[in-house]
Amino acid sequence: MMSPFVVHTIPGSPAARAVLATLIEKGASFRVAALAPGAHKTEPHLSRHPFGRMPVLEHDSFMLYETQAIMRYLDRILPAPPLVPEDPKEAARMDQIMGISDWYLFQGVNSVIGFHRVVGPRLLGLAPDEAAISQALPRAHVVFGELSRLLGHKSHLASQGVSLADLIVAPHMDFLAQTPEWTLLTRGRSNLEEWLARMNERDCMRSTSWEAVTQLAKAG
Ligand SMILES: N[C@@H](CCC(=O)N[C@@H](CS)C(=O)NCC(=O)O)C(=O)O
Repeated sequence: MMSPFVVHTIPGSPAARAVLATLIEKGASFRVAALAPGAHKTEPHLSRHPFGRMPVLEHDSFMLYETQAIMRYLDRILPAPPLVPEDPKEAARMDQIMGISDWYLFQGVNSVIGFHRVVGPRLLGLAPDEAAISQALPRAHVVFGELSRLLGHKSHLASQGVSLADLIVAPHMDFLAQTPEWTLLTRGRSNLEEWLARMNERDCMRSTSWEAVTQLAKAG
């Protein structure tokens, strides 16, 4: 039997949630090693992740950071069920959407709107920076427009089944769904709302909410 995976993160991180969701889709056993807020910028975490970010996956003595690399590693070593489409064009869409998630949805959209609306008030006691949120909206509209277009009438982002693209995007979208900007961003893009509702029905999302991961971390 494969030894359990360990995910180092502060509970609440959408990137870590993508990794946890992948582990759940694969039916793998894992443990959440919780970092205290701020601990990701100090040792011992900097030895795991020199850029001071999360998540980090620990598998036996193998340590890996970068969410996409972790998800692809899990898909390779835990082949069932497959989370990468077989069709090369669908696989390319999956890769493209994972890139969109990292470069445009996270950076400059969730890192601003999600931070100022959710993380700042909840973890750091900060008031939202309304100017920063307004400035992020044009980019957010481009991202939502593209994700809605690429989803189209399909059930999932890259193909008709769940793939790593859905698992990396859904945690960011579920964060943004808690903000007042969500209504604005999904107007005329109801396929994205329906897709998120479908994703949120899956165990991989239900068992990895901020509260659920906090409980998992306490359980060790
Ligand atoms: N490229 C990294 C980004 C990871 C990342 O930025 N994670 C966020 C949490 S979702 C983080 O560590 N934020 C803390 C910080 O930037 O100080 C990955 O894909 O794993």
